[in-house]
Amino acid sequence: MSSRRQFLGASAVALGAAMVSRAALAAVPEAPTMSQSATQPPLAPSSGRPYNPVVTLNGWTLPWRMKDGWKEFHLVAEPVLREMAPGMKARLWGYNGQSPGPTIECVEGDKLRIFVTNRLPEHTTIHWHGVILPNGMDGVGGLTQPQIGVGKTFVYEFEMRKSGTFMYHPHADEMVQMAMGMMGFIVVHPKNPGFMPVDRDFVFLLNAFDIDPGAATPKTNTMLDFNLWCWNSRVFPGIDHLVVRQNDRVRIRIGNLTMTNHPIHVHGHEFEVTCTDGGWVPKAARWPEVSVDVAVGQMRAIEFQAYNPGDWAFHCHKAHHTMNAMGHAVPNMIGVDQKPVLEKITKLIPDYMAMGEQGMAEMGSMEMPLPDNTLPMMTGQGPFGPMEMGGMFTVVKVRPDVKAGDYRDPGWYKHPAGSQAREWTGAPFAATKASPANREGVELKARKPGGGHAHH
Ligand SMILES: [Cu+2]
Repeated sequence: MSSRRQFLGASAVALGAAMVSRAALAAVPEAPTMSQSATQPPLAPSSGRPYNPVVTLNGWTLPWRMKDGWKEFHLVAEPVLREMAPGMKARLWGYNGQSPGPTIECVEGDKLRIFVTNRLPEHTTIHWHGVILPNGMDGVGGLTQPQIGVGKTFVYEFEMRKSGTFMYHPHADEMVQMAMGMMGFIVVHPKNPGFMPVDRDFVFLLNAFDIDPGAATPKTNTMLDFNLWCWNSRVFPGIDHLVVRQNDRVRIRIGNLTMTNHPIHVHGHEFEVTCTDGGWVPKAARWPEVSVDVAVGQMRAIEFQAYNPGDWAFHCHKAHHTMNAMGHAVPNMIGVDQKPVLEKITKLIPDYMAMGEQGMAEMGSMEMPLPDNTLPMMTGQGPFGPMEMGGMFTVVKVRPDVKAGDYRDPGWYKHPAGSQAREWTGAPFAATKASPANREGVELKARKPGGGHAHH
């Protein structure tokens, strides 16, 4: 969750210039690095055409320099240490100090020169997903270029012919390098700032890791059974909130570089998909949605008018993706009376704890000892108690009293009197009105010797 102090940590951008000689500096631009995992303030363009910069959730935008009409960026592929949420750090591979790498922002018509230095223990390349460019700049190792060897720097040069939202990732030993966290966003702003304007423009990537509790390095051979479902290599409650002023037009650009699809769901508002990684969606081809399925290797930009104040859940709709690391081999214990077997087990293991008999919600409020460097499966504290979430979950905070360009956490929403669900305190619900199915359950339980809630 973003605090004021975290968010204002703009000074975290450190320049590696000290390591580069004056002569080298003239040729290769600086490679800024990021040491923080909190959302950094949007980077207003210091040169070139004007635009409204994006906010990278728990990330940052890569600074550039102008040289002879070219925008020059420098990406460094390297091992990084990423805090996924307070209490857990992962040893990933990324760019310029973080996974995902920094967002690259530019303007339609810009000429880009991107230096890529390889500080990984193996070769790499970068593919510019969705960008229309000359074939030799496409970054497919072995097909369009030789691999970038360990310690080498390659240069990519191309013109950004169209605006939109794209991604970058290696096209070399892809299974390993993407499973280790190598990816980033590319946002190309329209040449005309009046085209599709929004007040707030958020970007993040969906990514996933398989890290055993107590370990820090992802298992790169995992095909589908990942245990950390992330937005920008963060999991709930480590994903910052999206702070929005009431009635702002909001765009959220979501790219999927996991190995499965994610139906992303926004509460309290309807939205339209206005852009894919193929380009802008014409008005006549849009329809209202409250969930959008983002398939593997796709980008979907959604837009809505934030007219409804409150704290709105914003999450993947696959329930297993809003949980943190867990043992998937847990048997289904719902409705199982564990009491008889428990008495036998307790004789052997005195502090054995039976779980899951009435669902798993009890885990949300439980303080259980965990191995080092992992996160509770269901966690997070809201203003009314445990939120029982993890993974791909955060909150969109819509408030009337937020200033333009202010992304600081306004705290929890204060519900107007009479506008909140409350406990019924009138006449109690009669048990005899239970449905036939429910009655059967009650009778089954009543027949059990020593069963708790006998129905008389
Ligand atoms: Cu998902």
